[in-house]
Amino acid sequence: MKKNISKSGFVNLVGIPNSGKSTLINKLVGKKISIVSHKVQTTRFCIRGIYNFNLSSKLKSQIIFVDTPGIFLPKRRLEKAMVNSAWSELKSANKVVFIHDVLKKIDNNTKEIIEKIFEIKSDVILILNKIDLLPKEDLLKKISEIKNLYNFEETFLISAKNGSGCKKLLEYLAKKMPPHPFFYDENTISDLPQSILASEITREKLFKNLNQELPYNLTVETEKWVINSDESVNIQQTIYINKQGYKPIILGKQGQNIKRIGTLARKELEKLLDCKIHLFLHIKFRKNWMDDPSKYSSVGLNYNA
Ligand SMILES: Nc1nc2c(ncn2[C@@H]2O[C@H](COP(=O)(O)OP(=O)(O)OP(=O)(O)O)[C@@H](O)[C@H]2O)c(=O)[nH]1
Ligand SMILES: [Mg+2]
Repeated sequence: MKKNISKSGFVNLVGIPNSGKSTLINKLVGKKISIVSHKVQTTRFCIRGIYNFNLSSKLKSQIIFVDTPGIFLPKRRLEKAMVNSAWSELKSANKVVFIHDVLKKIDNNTKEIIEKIFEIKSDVILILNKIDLLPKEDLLKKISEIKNLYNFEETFLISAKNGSGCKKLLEYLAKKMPPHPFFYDENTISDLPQSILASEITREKLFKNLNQELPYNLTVETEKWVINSDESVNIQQTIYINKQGYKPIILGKQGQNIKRIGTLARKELEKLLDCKIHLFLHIKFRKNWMDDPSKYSSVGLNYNA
């Protein structure tokens, strides 16, 4: 009897900030594993999401998608580590997908990034994302503009928001994966520990509810995770800030802001983890949290990037 065979490989999603990489990985794996916001530089480290595809009754393919931080010109240590992590895994990826927001111009910055990716990989796939926002006519113009510039292996028109085009993309990638035993158990959706996912969910709510520079100057850590006898979970998290002045802004009038943020995070976590959560948020001033190596290594970032 012929043995069942399998394919498995890594597909890195790269692009400039805000192009929709995290929205797409969530849609592709069918669960929220990576946080999303309308602000740039939301994702800070690589997150793997796993999708299993039955190509036939005998042939299964496992795609490991890697969501990466958006690529931009980094200045601070954390930014350098973020951008470095996006680039560092490209070489070893089986496929690289460049995600472009169709509403955005293909400017010099974007061209530079695309060219750099082609220097690392010759077979790059293009995704034109957010097609739900562009009339068909403009979309056709956009496709020919970018196709005239670069020789992508394949182009996919996608709306990560409503899922259009995703099935085709999954099928294409599943076929392209190399023969290999599955890297992950079939029930695994993400490599992210629950404690980090919980920190990320709170960070997302802070990102969405705070303005200007504040979201970029805070980080969230899950300090305690206790399962109670009724199976509910107590989660204690610390929001680290690097300016004392941020504290009253996060708290808001009579603590209303942090209460709202905490409620949003708790509700989402209850949905994701399918249990009752008691979430406790504390704010700590740590002027140099961005210079603390442990804040990098815990999420796989290179402190010296
Ligand atoms: N209309 C529409 N909006 C989208 C689509 N994909 C993403 N968005 C929105 O675009 C914004 C950015 O999405 P993200 O998924 O956070 O983008 P990202 O590329 O991961 O951003 P960084 O992590 O900052 O690099 C969010 O407001 C999303 O809701 C889409 O297909 N259609
Ligand atoms: Mg992201």
